[in-house]
Amino acid sequence: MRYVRSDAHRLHFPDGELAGGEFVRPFECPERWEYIVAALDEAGMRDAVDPRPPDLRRIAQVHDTSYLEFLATAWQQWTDAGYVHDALPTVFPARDMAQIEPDHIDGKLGYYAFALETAITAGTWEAALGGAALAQTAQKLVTGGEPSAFALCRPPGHHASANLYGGYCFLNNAAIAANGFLGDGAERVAVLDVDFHHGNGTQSIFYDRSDVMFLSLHGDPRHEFPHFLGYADEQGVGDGVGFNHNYPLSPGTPYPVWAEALADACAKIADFGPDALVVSLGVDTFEADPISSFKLTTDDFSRYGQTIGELRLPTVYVMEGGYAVEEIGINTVNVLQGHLDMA
Ligand code: OKP
Ligand code: ZN
Repeated sequence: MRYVRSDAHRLHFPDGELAGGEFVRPFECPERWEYIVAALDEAGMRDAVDPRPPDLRRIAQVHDTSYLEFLATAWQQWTDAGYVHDALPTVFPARDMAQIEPDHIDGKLGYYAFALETAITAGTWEAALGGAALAQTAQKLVTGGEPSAFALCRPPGHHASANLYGGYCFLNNAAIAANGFLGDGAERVAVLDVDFHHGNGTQSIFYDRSDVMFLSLHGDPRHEFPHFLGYADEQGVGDGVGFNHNYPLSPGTPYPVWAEALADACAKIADFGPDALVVSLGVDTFEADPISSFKLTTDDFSRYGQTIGELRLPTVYVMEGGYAVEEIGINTVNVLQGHLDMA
């Protein structure tokens, strides 16, 4: 399987992440990328591809132009306001308040953020755009006939909606890949999100559509981030009714229970009969993940890679979460190799 990667990810590494009321070293750190590249190399998966330049016209089919404009200029506006540390919002347009984009950067940050663990830095936009370019390049490889490809995105993307950032995500790389398939002639695309956290951004982007089926296995939002989306009764709206499937699972879920949900999701994908599959691949379902609570072992990642491979669909894997950095590489590689065993 070819994989697409670039060094641009290094440009995004905030000084801290707000967690448990204090600033800690960000869990979403550049070493994650290094460990994955090392494990790919070790496994003999050395077919690395450089990204094509980002296609902003297509990114703007997924994200609002006002949001893209905000991301592209936020750091400049923040420093113009006299601030020197990483940019974080302090105020949000909560219930009953005006949903109007303010002029001041303090207001804009709250208008476009849904969570505040995620800081914006000098290099955030360039890194996020670089990640989106990886997803676009992987999609082009698969549309061009490769059976599968892996986009080594960092920062991740599945929490970003058309006009909201948060949960470490700015541009929705998986949604951008899915939209790319449609733009290049696919009639139906499935997005399967196996990250520990619900892919609220991806769900939101495709919620009213029947050409993209979204399926997510994740920690129950009653207990887990992002807390405000990901319930089982969210089945789509309008044309999209029946094309959104959530599998909220209890904290501590072991592999057999998780795998049962995956089998159900894969059956739904097979019935849907998509032209392509995008997998939001987070390996934070691992038993030793520091911020998650599922109990998957390193071998389980091979098993479920095989289950996904058995679908025998043109597939783009897009990297999402996974914070047990020492094991992130092997767990990721196991999914990809499991897939290749079957596909
Ligand atoms: C991003 B991705 C848990 C706090 C959660 C944010 C998690 C973002 C996850 N106590 N903080 O889906 O891996
Ligand atoms: Zn996650």
